Amino acid sequence: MSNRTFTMIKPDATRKGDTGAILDQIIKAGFAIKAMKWTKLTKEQAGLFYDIHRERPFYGELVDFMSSGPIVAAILEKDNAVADFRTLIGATNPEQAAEGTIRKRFAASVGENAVHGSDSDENAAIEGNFFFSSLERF
Ligand code: 3AN
Repeated sequence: MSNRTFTMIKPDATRKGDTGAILDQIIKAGFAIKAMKWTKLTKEQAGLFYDIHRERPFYGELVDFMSSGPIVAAILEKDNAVADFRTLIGATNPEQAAEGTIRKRFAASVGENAVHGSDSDENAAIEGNFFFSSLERF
């Protein structure tokens, strides 16, 4: 089991000014930040990041949204990081997310759902490598 996961704070949350509150909740839940950057994806970069969803009906909408404003990308460390972070953020659809989860607190809809969390150790490594070089992680 890996002890790292990857997250993005999405454009809806950075736009609303929720970045600090979300990072606070992540850190207080016991995740250590191993790499972090504030950046903005081009459509091409967002399309590549979400390539796995290329055939899904919401792919175009997802790429437009994820390139619509700044994001925060980060690699996080904790025992059981992937599963524990998915629990912390809650269900993809905020209406179904548990009380107190990040998506319940900060997300408006299934499309604009405030945060991304890797769904497996393998994808956590791929997604972390997408954003960070070996010189940028500690
Ligand atoms: P999660 O982010 O919880 O792993 P996925 O992998 O099913 O969820 O979906 C990836 C991203 O695609 C979601 N974070 C969300 O932004 C977007 N998405 C998922 N389902 C929909 C949908 N029905 N309509 C619009 N966007 C969606």
